[in-house]
Amino acid sequence: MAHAAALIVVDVQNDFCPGGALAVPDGDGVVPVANDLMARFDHVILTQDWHPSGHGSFASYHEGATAYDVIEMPYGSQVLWPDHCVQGTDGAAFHRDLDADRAGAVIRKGRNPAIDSYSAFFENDHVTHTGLAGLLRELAVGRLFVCGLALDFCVRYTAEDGAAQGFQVTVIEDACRPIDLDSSLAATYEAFQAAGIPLIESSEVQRDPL
Ligand code: VGL
Ligand code: ZN
Repeated sequence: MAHAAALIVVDVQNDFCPGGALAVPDGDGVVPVANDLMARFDHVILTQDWHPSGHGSFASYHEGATAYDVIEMPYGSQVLWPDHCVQGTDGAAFHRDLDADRAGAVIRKGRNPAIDSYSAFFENDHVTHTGLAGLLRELAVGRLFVCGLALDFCVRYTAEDGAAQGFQVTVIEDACRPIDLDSSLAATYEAFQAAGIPLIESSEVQRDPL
């Protein structure tokens, strides 16, 4: 049986859009592109960064720290972010123009106060599953198309973990925007190349690609 394809739209939330707490430059520019793409897939999954207040990835939680400092956590190094995507706030809501009703599932991540979660598959400890891989396998999905915010954080780690989980992963670059912090964008391109993850344009995505 041919493996189905799924589109994963990562973190298109108000806080990652202009005016938001952790605004990605031109973040809302992905909305029309993502909407067009969603109409081309039977399986659409959205992710939503969904932190409790006082989350361990927030600089405000660490005395003396400022946003964008990097600290060592038990699971590795962690960028400290401005408070963002706090559960139930307007900042955590999807961008109002995102066609979120198209999605069959929403994966909420970053809920554990002690561990950040960039990837839609695992928390940053690379141990704790979100359940996404199981969901995709149940749906007989073998190919993933990933887009959203931010290219060099949550899109990157979702794509890499998806590939490591055995899915065939493609990133749709014009439906992503980067933060580009300390050459994180260059590191992302290198990681994609190393993992065999191609970048394509949304115009190259056919309906129900197989
Ligand atoms: C993200 C930083 C912190 C993202 C989430 O969605 O890329 N980045 N939390
Ligand atoms: Zn976050």
